Amino acid sequence: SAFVLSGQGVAAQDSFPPSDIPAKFTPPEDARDYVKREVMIPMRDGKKLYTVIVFPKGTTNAPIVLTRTPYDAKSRANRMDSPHILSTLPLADEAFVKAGYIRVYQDIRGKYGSEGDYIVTRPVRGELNKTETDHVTDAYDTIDWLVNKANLPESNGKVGMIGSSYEGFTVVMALLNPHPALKVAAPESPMIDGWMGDDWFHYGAFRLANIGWIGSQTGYKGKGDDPATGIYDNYEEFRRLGGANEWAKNSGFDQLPAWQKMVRHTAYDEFWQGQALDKLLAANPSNVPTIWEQGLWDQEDMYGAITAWEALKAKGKTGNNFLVMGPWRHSQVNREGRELGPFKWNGDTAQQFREDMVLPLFNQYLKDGPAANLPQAAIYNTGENHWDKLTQWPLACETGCASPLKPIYLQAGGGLGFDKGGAGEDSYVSDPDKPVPHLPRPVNFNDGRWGDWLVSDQRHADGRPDVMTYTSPVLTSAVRVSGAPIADLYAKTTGTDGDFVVKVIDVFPDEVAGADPKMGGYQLPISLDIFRGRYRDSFAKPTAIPAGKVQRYKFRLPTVNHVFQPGHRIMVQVQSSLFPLYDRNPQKFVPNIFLAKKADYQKATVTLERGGANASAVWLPVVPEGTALPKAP
Ligand code: PG9
Repeated sequence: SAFVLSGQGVAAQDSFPPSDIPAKFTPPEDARDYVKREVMIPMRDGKKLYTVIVFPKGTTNAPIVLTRTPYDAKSRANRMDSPHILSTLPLADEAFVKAGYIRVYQDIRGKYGSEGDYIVTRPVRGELNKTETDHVTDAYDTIDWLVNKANLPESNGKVGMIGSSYEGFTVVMALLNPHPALKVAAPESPMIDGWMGDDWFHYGAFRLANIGWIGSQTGYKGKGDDPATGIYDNYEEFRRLGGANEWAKNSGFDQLPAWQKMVRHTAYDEFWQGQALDKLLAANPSNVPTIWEQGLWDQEDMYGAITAWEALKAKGKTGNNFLVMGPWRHSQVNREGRELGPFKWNGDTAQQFREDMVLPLFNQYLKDGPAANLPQAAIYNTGENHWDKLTQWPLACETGCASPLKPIYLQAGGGLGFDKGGAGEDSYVSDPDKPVPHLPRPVNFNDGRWGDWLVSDQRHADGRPDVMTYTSPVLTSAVRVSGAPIADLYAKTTGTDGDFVVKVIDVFPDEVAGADPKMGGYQLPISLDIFRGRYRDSFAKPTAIPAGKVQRYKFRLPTVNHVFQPGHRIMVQVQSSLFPLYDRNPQKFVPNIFLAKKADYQKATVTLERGGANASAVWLPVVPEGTALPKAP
């Protein structure tokens, strides 16, 4: 038998151990190549913020890189359990780690390990925040503590801040009254204006895709999940109901103050205007050298970095404010940047940003390194597949640029061209029971398509009776667009409210040789946005649309740096819904769309005007052929 006993008996500690779980178990730390300290940093009001400090063993006289996060500092500083600092810290920190920086992550007030109350993107002290603290003071107090040698003797007393999205918002907040030790900053797709074009609304249309975030982030101090609703297809789920508040009530959101504020502030009122960081920055332009990053296909914060940079430019601050726009989805800059959807870029563009742009700038100001010599703007050229490093940006705009915008007009028979063409109209029925999906159904916000939906093939929408498609002839020479297009529609509707979605699309040649034959005829959106018609005259004070009367809808689209190649065509699509990403417009004017009842939703016939006095167009930032580009040396 296999169970023959040796006859020697069993030692007592093996047959009667007290417990296999000892009172104390501490794996040896000697194997680690780094030090990790967890500290509670006191703020001016006595509340303490949980902070993780990580640096290589033996560090002296090193600069600090700080990120202030609502997303759990402990796990942000722990990519994986490892004795190696490179594996412990996130991929995006590799360049800093190799350069010997001290890396600091901090939980913002009220989240995870930090004390105090949490307010979503807590506004600055004043009308919207009657407490004595905000992210300006919390960043200031944190930096003050970090550069005190008694607290962190390993530092050289210089701090840089970096972070994406919410973490980018906290960087920008610190710039409003920077601590003298804050020497450089990198806000990456920062949340700047939640109503105009970042996370919550785009020109007044509410982003249902973010609704779950409010539950997971404000329902709990620590980690929370989006509420489970039992319906896979979010298109079906939201279509069954009236306004967003019905969904929210079903998920218990009426208990959440952050949701209640959203319902109270649907227009661009003092609540939103008072927190718009581009406006606050313009009033308090900092002298801290700052590199502003924005993805060209950022599906969450598409608006903020570029407008903040523009606000500072208008204040004459281009000397120390640098703009970078890469071919990235939201926060991809902190991951690998080789591709987006079916598009492959020239190497790892995100790593190029981190190593060739951010690190040299940080080294210059935090380590007395050589001048980084960054161009004013580094914008990826998504048509020619390389970086454009420019001494000026944008290259075309409404006024004050080297070139003016050039209108491309909607024409008869689905045409699109630089001639106005004769007057005419095109009508379609927009039915809230059959809204145009932003992706082919079923649409689940967590089905893996959210990150690159902005580059998704628009053929799924082209041809629907409620999507108007206008296409140019095949281009015989390249058309370069570098700046922000402006949608300029003249339209009437049988309803008293309505949304307008405008997409600028690069149509690939009918046949594309290569690994994926489906690229033949691909309709790549290079810029798209939505506009809620009730705000056509005032963002702060919505008004009903007079039924049957032509109105003008003029709104800026996201920035592009693209070349439509010969053999391609330019396309514009216009539609009245983009669902379930954005909530539906009832198409009947109601005081608050969040509170709309199912019965309020009605079909409307929308008519786009063409040619003549009401020539609908998209004003493209065309760089005329032969223009010398302002290339940085
Ligand atoms: N886009 C996310 C967010 C920022 C600010 C407020 C709410 C959401 C983020 O990625 O952090």
